[in-house]
This record gives sequence, structure tokens and C-alpha cells, in this order.
Amino acid sequence: MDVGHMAIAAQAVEPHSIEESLRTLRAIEESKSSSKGLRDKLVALEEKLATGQLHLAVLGQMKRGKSSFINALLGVDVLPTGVLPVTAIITEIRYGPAPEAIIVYATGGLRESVALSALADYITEAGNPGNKKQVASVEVAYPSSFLESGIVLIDTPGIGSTHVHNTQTTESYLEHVDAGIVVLSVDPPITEVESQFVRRIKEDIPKLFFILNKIDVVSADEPSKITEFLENELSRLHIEAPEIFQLSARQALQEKRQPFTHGEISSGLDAFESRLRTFLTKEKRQVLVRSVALDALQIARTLKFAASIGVRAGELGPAELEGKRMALDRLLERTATEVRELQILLRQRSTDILVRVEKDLKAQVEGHVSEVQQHLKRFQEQHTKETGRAFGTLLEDFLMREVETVFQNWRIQEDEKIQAELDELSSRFVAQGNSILERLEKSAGALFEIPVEHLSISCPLRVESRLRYRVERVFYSLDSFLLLLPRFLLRPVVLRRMHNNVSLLLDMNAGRIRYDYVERLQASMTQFEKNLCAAITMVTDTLNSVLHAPQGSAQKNSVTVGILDSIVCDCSRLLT
Ligand SMILES: Nc1nc2c(ncn2[C@@H]2O[C@H](COP(=O)(O)OP(=O)(O)OP(=O)(O)O)[C@@H](O)[C@H]2O)c(=O)[nH]1
Ligand SMILES: [Mg+2]
Repeated sequence: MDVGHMAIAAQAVEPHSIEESLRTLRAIEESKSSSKGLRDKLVALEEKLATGQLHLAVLGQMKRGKSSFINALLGVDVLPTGVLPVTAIITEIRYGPAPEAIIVYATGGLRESVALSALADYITEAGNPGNKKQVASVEVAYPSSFLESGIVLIDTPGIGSTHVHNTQTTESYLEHVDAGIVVLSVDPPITEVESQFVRRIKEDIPKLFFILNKIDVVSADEPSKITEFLENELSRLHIEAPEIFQLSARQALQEKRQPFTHGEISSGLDAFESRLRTFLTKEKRQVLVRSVALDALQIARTLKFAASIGVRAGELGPAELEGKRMALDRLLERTATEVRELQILLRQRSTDILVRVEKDLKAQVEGHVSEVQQHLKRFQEQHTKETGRAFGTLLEDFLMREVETVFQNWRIQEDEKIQAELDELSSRFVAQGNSILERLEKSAGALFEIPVEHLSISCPLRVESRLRYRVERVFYSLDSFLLLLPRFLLRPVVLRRMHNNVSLLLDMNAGRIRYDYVERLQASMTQFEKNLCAAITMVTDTLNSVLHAPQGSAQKNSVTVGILDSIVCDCSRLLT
């Protein structure tokens, strides 16, 4: 046994801390030089523990006061708030000695430092409609004492608004979240959208706190009744003894700004802050460990499966081993073919969606040509006096409004339709990916007569999350030479020409919209395939490396199996 392996074996005797488990997993993985995806994942998990940074996300339905609540915690109006749906971009807030905001762009990871006061231009629906500035996320540094304890506080876009992309942005971020603060409010206490959201996130997020916000708008005896109601509702969602804090974010911020004028009123924030402090000192690590242990368990099981095959391989005679190797190679080849077929099918389905979008777009254009022509006639009647450029500008503005009206609501509905299709597609393809994996493991297990532990792809695959929404400004430019025509010719020529061109104008803009959908769908599919393949590749690479390792490593593999067994036990224990 080599020295490195003896060190690994020695560790097996004692129970592992999660850090030791990760180190051991990495040592085993490196000794087999199996899969890059697996290595990257292990490094990321180690980093997560080493930095000890807990991602604490503020989540919930739009307009419940998430951003106001974060401002109240920080004691300053850092994040934009408002009556209309506001937050559109994920904003991560960390400790920093001086206030700073960094805009991270989706294209090429470009970063730009901006003043905190300019945040609204990047993260709000009004300042950055439909995320046309292509912002991936925003990182804010702020010198707040409670951020110093190693939390990243995250403001997320509200779910359930008509801006579907806001819900998608939040959903796509969930896999990074270690603990969540769900903001509810008194008006009404909990909606169906919120119930569904909570039901879904409680599976992925190890710890949830609940805030009942805006208690300043109800009479003093109501918050406790509402809390009782919420406790019942949440227990229906199998959240026992939920921690609910009643408060008014608005009042809390005022109190922090002018501590002496609000002496006797309590916003309720103190109770939450004190709980958060205990959580950060006593439970933060536990939450981080659970979140890491969940991933480590999956990796340990994969490596154990491969090492068990290695043990069997070492026991076989050369001829028999060669036969099994060839059979496994065929199996891996078949798996690769199945994955390719799955990819083709996925691409086919995305083409189907685009064909349908195309059809819908065509119907939308055809259904509105005569309406826009009628509006144009009315426009002509209303504007008889303007000439030259002034007339041109008016006409352009009019056309712009018309085009936007034709497509704006259509796009919202189409997005929802596509979302539903992608949801269905996503779950179907994840299921198919899992069944490929299961078949591979069963066949490989049978081939080498080893018991198969069920390994599933716990892929956080969310096709919808990858959809980046981009609204292009729809436009049509008038030929400027037309505007130079003499007055008596200008109006009839331009308007007749526009009348005939209405369908061209709508078609041209439909083309841009179609291109936008093509781009978004392609980006989404590529990401999906990458995740799906990464999970399968992790298993096939590991199997490949163990079976093609030099002969005579049965003993090494059986030590490894023992070590991995104990890691599986340790990780499972951390999760109970
Ligand atoms: N009365 C009262 N109003 C509040 C309170 N907290 C927030 N609001 C108001 O509720 C509205 C929404 O607040 P935001 O903080 O923007 O809500 P949000 O959840 O971040 O909204 P989105 O980012 O759009 O999802 C604003 O008009 C706030 O002033 C509160 O405690 N009491
Ligand atoms: Mg907000």
C-alpha cells in the first residue's frame, strides 16, 4: 500500500469531520484521476466550508417588503423599494470596509464598479426593464457589523409578478442558498403562490425563517392572530414549529435612522436580529455542514460504487476481467449513445417550441394588421397640421406605441406558455437522465456482481432558470428622405406607404422577437444539457478509470470501499 493510501486508511478509523471527509474524497478522486466535474465539485464544497460564508436569501412574493427588510437590517436605504414590482436582479450583500456596488454582467463576466446610489439603474424593473443591460448579478459591500460574521445577505426578485423573468431569476439562484428568510405580510397573510413556493423551497433549503411584515398597518391585536393562522398554514406544508417574526420593516428603518424619536415604539426587528445573532454564532456552521454533506454523500456513493467494481475486477482472472472490461466498455458506449439521443430529442423539442412560437407570432401579426391600419387612419385625421421632421417624429412615436401594444402582452403570455412547456420538458428529461444512470448502474453492478446503491442525479436542473429575458426596443425608422418632400406630397405619400407597410413593420418586429426566443432557448438548452451530461459523465468517468487502472489494485480498492463506507455513514449522520 502506498503512503498516501495508508494516510487515507488511517483516517478511516476515526469518525470524519466533514472537512476530513471532503479531503479524503479528494485524495481518493485524485488517486484515480477520474472526473474533472467531480474534482471541481469537491473543491467548491471545500471552499464553501473554508470561507464559512452562509448564503442567506430573502425570498418571497413580490411587494412583501423584502428589499425594505434588508434596508432595515442594514439600517440604511441601500436597496431600491417601491409600490410597483421593483427588484429584478439578484443582489448579494457582503461585509466590506467601505460601501461599494459591483455590477456583474452576463456577457463575458465583465464587472463594473458603480456608486450605491446608482443601484436602481441596474437592479430595478424601471431602471433596467426586462434586464436589457444584461446584468447577471450585483455584489454590494457594506460595513455592517452583522455582515462581518460571514453571511452573504441576498435580495431576490419577488415571485408571482407578471414579470415572469423575475420569478425565474429567483428560482435559478435557489441552489446557492443555504438558509432563507421568507417575507410574508399582513395583506393577505399567505397566498396560493406563496404556499407553493414554500412547499418547493423547503426541500432544497436547510433552514427557513419567516417574517410577517407590515404589522404597522393592522391594529395591535391582529399580528398574533395572523401568526397563529400562519403557523397552521405552514404546518399543512409540513413545516413544524416555524419561526415567525412579526415586524414592520418600514418602522424599523425609521427607528434606526432616528433612534430617539421612536423611543417607546417597537418595530419588532430586535427580536429577529437577536435570533439571527444566535443563529450565526451557534447554528450557521451546522446549516453549512448539512448543505455540504448532502452533496458529499452523493459523491461518496458514486466513488464507492466504482471502487467496489475495482475490488471485483482485482479478484478476476485476466481472461474473465478482459471479458467484463469489454462488456463494460460496450455499456459505457451505449450510455454515451443514449445521452446523445436524449440531446437530439431535447433539441428537437426546442425546435418544436420555436415552430409553435413562430405560428403564434404569425397569427398575432395577421390578426393585428387591419387594426393598426385603422389606428393609422385615425392618426392621420388627428394630425393634419404638422409637417416635416415634427410629423416624422410623431408618426414614429405612434408606430412604436402600436408595435409595442401588439407584442407586449403577447410576449408575457407567450413567456408563460413557454415556461409551462419547459417545466414539463425539464422534469421529463431529468427523469430520462436518471433512468439512463440507473440502467448503467444496474448493468454495471450485475456485470460485476455487486449490490447497487441507488444513485440518482440530484441535478438542480431548472431549464426555466436559464432563460434570460431580453426586451429589444421595437422600432421602425422612417426613410428620412421622405420627410424632405414638399408639404402637399409628404402626408399622402408617407401615410399611403405606411398603410401598405404595416404588415411588413409587424413582420420585421416579429422577426426580432423570434430571434430573441431562439437565443434564449438555445442558451437554456445548452445549460440544461451541460448539467445533465455532467452528472452522467461523473459516473461513467469514474467507472472507466477504475476499470482501466493497473492490475492488482484490488486491495487498494477494498481499503477505499471501507473508507467510503464510513464517509457515507458520516455524511448520512450529519443529515439526520
Ligand atoms: N406599511 C408598510 N409598508 C411597507 C413595509 N415594508 C415595506 N413596505 C412597502 O411595501 C412596498 C414594497 O416594498 P419593497 O421593499 O420594494 O418590496 P419587495 O418585496 O422588495 O418588492 P419586489 O422587489 O418588487 O418583489 C413599498 O411601497 C414599501 O414602502 C412595512 O413594514 N410597512
Ligand atoms: Mg425588492
